[in-house]
Amino acid sequence: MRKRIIAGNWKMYKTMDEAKSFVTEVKGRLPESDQVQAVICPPSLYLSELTSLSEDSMLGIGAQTMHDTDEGAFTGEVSPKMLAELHIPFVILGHSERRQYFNETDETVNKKVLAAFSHELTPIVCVGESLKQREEGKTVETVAMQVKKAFEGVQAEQAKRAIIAYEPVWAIGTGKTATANDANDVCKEIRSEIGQLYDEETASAIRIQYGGSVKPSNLAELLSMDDIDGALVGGASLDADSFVEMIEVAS
Ligand code: G2H
Repeated sequence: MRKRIIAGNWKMYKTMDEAKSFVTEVKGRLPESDQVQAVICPPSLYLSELTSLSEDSMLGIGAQTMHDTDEGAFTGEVSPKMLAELHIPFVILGHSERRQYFNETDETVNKKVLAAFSHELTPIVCVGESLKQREEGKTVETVAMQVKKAFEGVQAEQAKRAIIAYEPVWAIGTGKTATANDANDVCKEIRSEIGQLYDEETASAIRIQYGGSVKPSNLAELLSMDDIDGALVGGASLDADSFVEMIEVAS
């Protein structure tokens, strides 16, 4: 039985005060549940403070990205070693916005995935097709290739702990959600790709989230699907009521 994971990707939103208020409020409102893991991924500047604030609560904290090396002359970057030092358990890697605006590629995502595992961080590996790729019927091919490349050199025992977020690029922040059936079909293909790269045991252990305009009102249907184990949520994770409601739906 895979534990669900609902992760809020805050992107570049919220002031420090807003972020602290959110955590203070939400940590006291999360339902006691062993069915679901609740995570928020704030801007990196807030990671340290929010990690302390969320201590002894059910709320996990994750980073939105990181570099692939421990240290070096990489102005502005945050390293896996630094995240590990703060005991940050999760890191989102290869989000489509990172691929689109910061030149991340399948190769750089793979380096980061390997670096995350070497520091015992759990990567949330994002994959997803563009509208053009979907219209050309290349969804499965695109996503399978992204998964294959991201997991190159990753051991089965590590892959079992990984999380994959399937986020069709055309559904991100647009209000358009893939239908639950369509999303599940692709998540199933991702699981099957993991099965081919590793084995059945790894395929059934790995958790696959759907992402792209998820909100409290469409989450239950998505989670009712066999191969969807959670959600990576942007806009709807910024509001405390809506975030708590999503954790309740998943519980
Ligand atoms: C996709 C998602 C979070 P939103 O980027 O990763 O954002 O829920 O706003 O579409």
